[in-house]
Amino acid sequence: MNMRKKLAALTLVTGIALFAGSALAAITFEEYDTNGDGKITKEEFLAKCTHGKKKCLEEFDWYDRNKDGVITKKEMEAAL
Ligand SMILES: [Ca+2]
Ligand SMILES: [Ca+2]
Repeated sequence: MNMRKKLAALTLVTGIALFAGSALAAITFEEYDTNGDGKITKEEFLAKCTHGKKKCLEEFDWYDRNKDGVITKKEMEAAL
C-alpha cells in the first residue's frame, strides 16, 4: 500500500468512528431527555440510570462539564 492509500484508508476509518460516535451520543441523549427539551436534568438522568444512585450522580457530574445542573447534547458529545 502506498502512502496516499494508507492515508485515505485512515481518514475513512476515522470518519466512520466519528460518525458512529455521534450517532451513539444522539441515541443516548434522546433516550435520557424524556421531555425532549434538549437538556438532561438530574431527575431525567437518574430515572434512566440503573446502576446505583451514587454512581449515577458521579456520572451525571462527569457529563455536566460546566456544572450548571443539566447535560446538554454538546456536553454529552464532548464527554463521549
Ligand atoms: Ca429534558
Ligand atoms: Ca451543563
